[in-house]
This record gives sequence, C-alpha cells and structure tokens, in this order.
Amino acid sequence: MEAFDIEDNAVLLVRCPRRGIVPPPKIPPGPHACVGGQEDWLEYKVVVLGEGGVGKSGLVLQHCAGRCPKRYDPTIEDSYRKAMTVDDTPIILDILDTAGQEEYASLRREYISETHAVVVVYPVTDRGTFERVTGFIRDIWPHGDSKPKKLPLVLVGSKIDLEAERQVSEEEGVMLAEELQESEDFDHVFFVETSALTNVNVTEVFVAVSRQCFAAGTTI
Ligand SMILES: Nc1nc2c(ncn2[C@@H]2O[C@H](COP(=O)(O)OP(=O)(O)OP(=O)(O)O)[C@@H](O)[C@H]2O)c(=O)[nH]1
Ligand SMILES: [Mg+2]
Repeated sequence: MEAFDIEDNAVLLVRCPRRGIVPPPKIPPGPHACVGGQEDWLEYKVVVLGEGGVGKSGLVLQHCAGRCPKRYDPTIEDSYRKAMTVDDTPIILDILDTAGQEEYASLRREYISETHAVVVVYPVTDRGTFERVTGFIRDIWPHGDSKPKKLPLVLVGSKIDLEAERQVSEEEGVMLAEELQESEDFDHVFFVETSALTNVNVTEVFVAVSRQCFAAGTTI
C-alpha cells in the first residue's frame, strides 16, 4: 500500500449510545473541523458490520482512540468521527460501529441505505463466521430494485494476533473478496487482515475505505 499520513491532531469527536437520541457535541471550529465553511474537507459515512464479538469495536476504537478494549462489551450503536489525511486530501470519516447481536439485525439494511462504504469483519479464528459472511452480506444488501445500490466494501479478517487459533487462511479471505467482487454487487472490494489488539493494518482499513470513497466520487 502506498504512503499515507495521519495528522497527529486528528480528533475523535463523537461517541453516543444511540445516534439521533444523544446529539453529537459541536465540532470546535478550526483546521480540523468540518464545519463553518471548511469546504476543503471531504466527509464520508462508513458503516462497520459483522456478527457479534468479531472485533468491530476493537477495530474502530483502535483507529479512532488508539486502544482496543480487552473486555467484551456488546455494542448497540456507536458513532465516531475521525479526521485524517489520505493522499494529501484531508477527510473526515463518520464511522458507525454497529451491533453484531442478532436482536439488532433489522437495523443493518437501514445502515446500508445511508452509507458511502461498508466494512465487514470476521475473525480469522472462527470458520463458522467466515462461512456465513456471504449470507450475512446478501441479507443486508439492497435487492429487488431495478438498479441495486453499488457500494465499496472492505472485508476484514480480524484478530490475527491469535495465530495459534487461526481457522481461516489469508488465501481464503482473498478468494472470498474476489468472489464478492465478481458478484458485481460491489463498487470495489478490498481485503485485509488485521489485529486491533496489536494495531496491525487497522489504519489500512480506513485508508482503503477513503480511497474507495474518493474513487466513487460522492461525499456528504
Ligand atoms: N486477540 C484479539 N482480540 C480482539 C481483537 N479485536 C477484538 N478482540 C476481542 O474480542 C472481543 C469482542 O470484540 P469487539 O470488538 O467488542 O466485538 P464486536 O464485533 O464489536 O461485538 P458486538 O459489539 O457485540 O457486535 C473483545 O473481548 C475484544 O477484546 C483483536 O484484534 N485481537
Ligand atoms: Mg462492538
């Protein structure tokens, strides 16, 4: 992957239990805020999806706050805003960390309809989850329209620090990404393996998302 640059003063702006109920705090005006006519900033919405416990929050928190909680605390819905510079372009990613628990599954289609890009996570330590990825995506992807929505997709194989427990090879991840790409439902599919715990390839996920969004050409 080519070089990229994350600004030291990139900001974590929002963490709220239910978007829409707790309003995000006002972004302070300044060179790293996308308010008050800071038109140079591009802003994209990204939704992070996957079954419960696969490592979505670890990934998002490592990227936005530089930490991966060891204790499992199931998410209902958390929203973050993270500024970074990718390919000399300052951007803000509006990242939605979703619930993997089945009781919230009905919200997933709604998220897809409102986003610019999707990150889908499975742990390399769980073959069952990996084998359900295609079905999981098919369930939430828009169907039935004469022109289904095409979105960029980043497929993430998480928890690679648990190498001794690995059940899914990197090659299988690559093959799944290729199959998804060939299905033509996606604008672009990027695959990467990560560890949120040891901070491996976490930034790469969001750089890839940003580049896919640049390529797609739409912003908020
Ligand atoms: N070893 C290891 N553990 C991880 C990693 N990422 C997350 N975990 C752990 O896996 C458990 C679940 O991680 P979460 O990130 O909370 O999972 P989630 O996908 O957000 O789960 P839901 O919010 O219920 O959908 C936690 O105990 C984390 O500490 C990782 O990269 N490596
Ligand atoms: Mg979570």
